[in-house]
Amino acid sequence: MSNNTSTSSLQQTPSGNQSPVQQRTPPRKRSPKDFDFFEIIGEGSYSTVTHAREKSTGKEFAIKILNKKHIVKEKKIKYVNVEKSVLNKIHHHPLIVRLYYTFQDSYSLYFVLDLAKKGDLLGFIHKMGSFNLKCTQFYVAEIVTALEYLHKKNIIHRDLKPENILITEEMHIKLTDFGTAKIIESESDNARANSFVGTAEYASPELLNDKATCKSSDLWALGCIIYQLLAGHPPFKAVNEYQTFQKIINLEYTLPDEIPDVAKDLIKKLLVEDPNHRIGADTPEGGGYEALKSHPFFEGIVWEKIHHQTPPELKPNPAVHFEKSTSNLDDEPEFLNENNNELYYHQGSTDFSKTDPEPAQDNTN
Ligand code: MP6
Repeated sequence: MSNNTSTSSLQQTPSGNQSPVQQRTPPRKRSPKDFDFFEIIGEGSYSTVTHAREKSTGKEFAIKILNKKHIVKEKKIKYVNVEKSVLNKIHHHPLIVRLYYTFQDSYSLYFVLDLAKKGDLLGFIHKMGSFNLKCTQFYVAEIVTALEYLHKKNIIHRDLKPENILITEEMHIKLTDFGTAKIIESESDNARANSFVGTAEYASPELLNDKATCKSSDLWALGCIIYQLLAGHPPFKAVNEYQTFQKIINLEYTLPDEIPDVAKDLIKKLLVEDPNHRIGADTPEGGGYEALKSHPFFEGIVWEKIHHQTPPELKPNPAVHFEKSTSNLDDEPEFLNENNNELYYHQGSTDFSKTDPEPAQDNTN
């Protein structure tokens, strides 16, 4: 891990590319001219992520491009600043997307980030249908490692979902999308008052009931992800968002037989209404990350340097019917299963209501 404690991590040279001279002189500000831009690899509500290569080094990156006019018009300046400060608060964690440089021209803001060549975890869920216990264990352990780090730094992600968990060439995770994250400034700040709602399927009861989020809301989403990896679909899923919310606040979910008992036990301890009682919560009842990491679900996991370990080969849960979708063009609500003609209900997640109630106040520099 780097011990560079410079306040402007934005201007650091990517590691592996530092001569002693470069370490002393601050690297010059980059500009779009320093990069070759290739295809679009992801699109968010207010940004486009493109594959790019730095001309001088040949190093590949993902560059997030935000249209300034659009951000100002939609009053999203606050979110852009939050994302930048969160990314700057994270000093090179191997399981979290790193921000290398930011710069701008008259039209756009540019964030130069780690490239995750294999796309996102949702893509793998769609491709595989589900994950077996061993794979689920490994990837959940990496997610927990990243979350523990974030929470230690008083950052709540607030939109944890498979789309925001990227996969590198080496098949490790890189957590991303901090545009809706929150930095807890004080204890009282940890409590209430928030209008943001992430993605319907992963929203926690406290968010829906009290419009409140806490670190433990990320643990609720974690429970939903464990369930989804093993079952192939999230626990709270309905025909529309309203009904999804109803299910969440009524804690209306079933644990299918396809989910192994040890995972069922962990899911039950995460999908608990009271955030203080979720396993892993920073309370006497939650037991902190120690309690979460020592749950039998993680038996066999070596937590130290998990990012240096060889990930298990991806295999689907053998108990789940193989329901492979032939298309990602999901304007069709359902697909016929190739093997036994069972129906596969496509699970697209829908973002909603990222409305900012506060007026935009400052610019992004
Ligand atoms: C993505 N964000 O490589 C990506 C990324 C890569 C692929 C697909 C989606 C990617 C990032 C990213 C940094 N590096 C990446 N999607 C995000 C979650 C949304 C949907 C918001 C655009 C960070 C994005 C930034 C929000 C902070 C990919 C690579 N190969 N094939 C697909």
